[in-house]
Amino acid sequence: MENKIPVFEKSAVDEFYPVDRIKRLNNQFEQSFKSSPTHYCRSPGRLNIIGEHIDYSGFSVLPMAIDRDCLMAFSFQKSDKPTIKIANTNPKYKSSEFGTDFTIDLKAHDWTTYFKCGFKGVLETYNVHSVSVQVVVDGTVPTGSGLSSSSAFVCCSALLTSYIHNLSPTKGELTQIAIKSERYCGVESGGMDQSISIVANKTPLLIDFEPKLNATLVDFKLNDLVFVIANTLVVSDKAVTAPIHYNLRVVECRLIVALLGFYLKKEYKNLWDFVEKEKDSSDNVDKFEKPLALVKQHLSGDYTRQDIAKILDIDVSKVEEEYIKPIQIRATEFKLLKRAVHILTEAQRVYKFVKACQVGDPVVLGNLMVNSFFIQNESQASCRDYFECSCYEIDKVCELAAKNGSLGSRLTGAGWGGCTVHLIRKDNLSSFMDGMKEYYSEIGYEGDLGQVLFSSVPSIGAIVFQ
Ligand code: NG1
Ligand code: MG
Repeated sequence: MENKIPVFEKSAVDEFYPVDRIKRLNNQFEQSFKSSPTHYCRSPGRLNIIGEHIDYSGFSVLPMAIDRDCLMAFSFQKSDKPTIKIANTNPKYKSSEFGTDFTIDLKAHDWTTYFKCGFKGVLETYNVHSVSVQVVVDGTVPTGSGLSSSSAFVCCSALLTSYIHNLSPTKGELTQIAIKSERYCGVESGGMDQSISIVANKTPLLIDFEPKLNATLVDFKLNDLVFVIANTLVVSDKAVTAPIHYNLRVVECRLIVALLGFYLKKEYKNLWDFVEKEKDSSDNVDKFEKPLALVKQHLSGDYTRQDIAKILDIDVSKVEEEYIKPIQIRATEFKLLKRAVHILTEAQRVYKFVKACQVGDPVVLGNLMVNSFFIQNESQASCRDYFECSCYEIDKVCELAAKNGSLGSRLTGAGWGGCTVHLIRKDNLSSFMDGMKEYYSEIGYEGDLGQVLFSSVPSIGAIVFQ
């Protein structure tokens, strides 16, 4: 992750940018600012192949970038009183203008918040305040769908901000900034989405967060296989549901670490650290077995704040203070055993999946298909039953997919709605797509099917072009 974000001449990236999209941006730019943009930058959404809700516990994940992205056209100039003028090609999102000394008010959350988060992250890291920018945004990642439209936006904004201030962070540095930036949006997210959006290069990547951020190419034999994304069209807006879904899970993870530390009389930084300290094997798959047994031995079902206070022998207010605040959550019970079992088995499944991809013999494809079937479906079952981040529609789509020949189906991203991912044999693709129409006709969807059911190949990551 040491290298820099590539800056291209536009002609070199034409293959990624249908002329009509550039035209749309230029027209909007002309209309909003009575001039033409000088630069463009983009950062993609992502599909998480496997490894759900484990990035914020420090475990490695296996995502790939998709070709849907956040694309920005911009121009900039030095200024004593710098301002941001921002517009969107989608008329739903109103134009706005503000100084670069803005504050982020989450109670007044609107689409520009994501831009502000990326901007603020760079400004704070480098302490620069000297450039005005005019920008038009065009996003093609469906929002609230688990394909990380928010990270594509925040990463793109952080990239733009570092570019206009003539900073050139490495990909690793920009990723760290984007991870921090996205938390200004009020979600205690992990780092998967920003990492893949910035560093992707046409392959799935195994992303490690511990002991440091790292990306490894996974030699995925995709030749005869393709990933299909099916959007359930159940919108899961984290900005609204974080206190009962995403952020609650982050708090549950902290409580698991605290209780395990208490029972085993050790300090653990996170669950990754717990596994590293308690494992009795160096094999990436086997090393989870002993920690998993410890979890089952020490944790039980549901805990209230009072239960936790009693175990740790501290006041309830201290539990609140130490492990919950400043994250906003709404919950009376914490299902720590189930959550911990999901996280450790899911982290283990990532390595099982990588191994299945890498079996170096002539039956590699056969192995991958057979193994991925179990691994991906196990992942879905664990998300549904242990992490409780699936929903009725996701389960339904995955069942329908299995009937239509999917080799493995699961939710992708945070869940509670949004998209599902299916591994499909290319020679079965068209009949699979046909079979999946049943879901969309059942829910009465009359829009363009290509927007909700589509195959995707791994895309490139963030770039600037001019
Ligand atoms: P989505 O589905 O894009 O909201 C979220 C987190 C990830 C990861 C996944 C679950 C953000 C920006 N991203 O993704 O870090 O935890 O859920 O695996 O919140
Ligand atoms: Mg998101």
